[in-house]
Amino acid sequence: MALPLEFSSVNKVGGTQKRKAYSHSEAVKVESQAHLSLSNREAKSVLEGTQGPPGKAGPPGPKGDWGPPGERGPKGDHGGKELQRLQSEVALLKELLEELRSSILRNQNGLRGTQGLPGKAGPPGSKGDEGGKGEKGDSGGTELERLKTHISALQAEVNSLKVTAKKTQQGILRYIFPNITRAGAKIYVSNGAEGDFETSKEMCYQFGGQMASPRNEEENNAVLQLARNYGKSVFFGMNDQETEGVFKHLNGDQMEYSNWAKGEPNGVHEDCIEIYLDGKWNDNSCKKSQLIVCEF
Ligand SMILES: [Ca+2]
Ligand SMILES: [Ca+2]
Repeated sequence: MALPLEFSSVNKVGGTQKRKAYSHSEAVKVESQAHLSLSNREAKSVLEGTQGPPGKAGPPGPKGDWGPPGERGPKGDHGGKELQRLQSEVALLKELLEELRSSILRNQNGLRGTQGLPGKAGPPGSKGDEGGKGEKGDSGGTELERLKTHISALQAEVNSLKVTAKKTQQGILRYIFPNITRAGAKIYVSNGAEGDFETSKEMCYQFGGQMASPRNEEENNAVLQLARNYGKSVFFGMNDQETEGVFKHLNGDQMEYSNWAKGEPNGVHEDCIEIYLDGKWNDNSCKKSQLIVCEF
């Protein structure tokens, strides 16, 4: 091994440089120290070995603490169910208003002339375009208050229209049917007009009533009075057109009260009921022309 540079040293004495010569024993000592020093470094290196690859990632640490509470959210939809209930009430009231208005209109039209039968419903129209997205609604509370006020106004309008409708109907009925008899809450009217079963049925419907359909003796007597006034039999609404021998009211109710004359009913081809001037009933052909009596 070559001796390192330190093997000779330089002393500075009074600006002159003097090379100091080592003795042989000193040289050997220095060399063995240097050798020992190198051997230690090499030995250390062998013992430690080269650094290995990084280990695998450890398992995740424990869950952290709860964070601070978030910002306050938007206002909730309190009263959502109440809103729905009120909205459907508004829809019902609007329907009722429409019915009342058309009922009044029907009565007024009755004065002008006989209204024809309603036509068949047309085919449904094509679906309209989808509307744009609506604006965001008010918070529940405000909307509830608004709807309640709306409902009060609608109810007031309905009540007022009911009064108008009743007055209109009664006024028109008296005008059109000067002959009126009463039985309980029902009134029976006639103006002497005559017609077969279908004509009678249609005319009574047009004025918002139906053919006389007595359900007890008092009502039967009220119809009888009108029949006697005109000296003419009257057809009732009840008939057995659907099933022979099973008499039903126009609304489908099974007929319970009856006042058949002896031997009646007896007609397979007699499906309508007429009242004789003694108050008894007979089934007869629906094509027969009778006094028209409507009930309201
Ligand atoms: Ca019959
Ligand atoms: Ca008969």
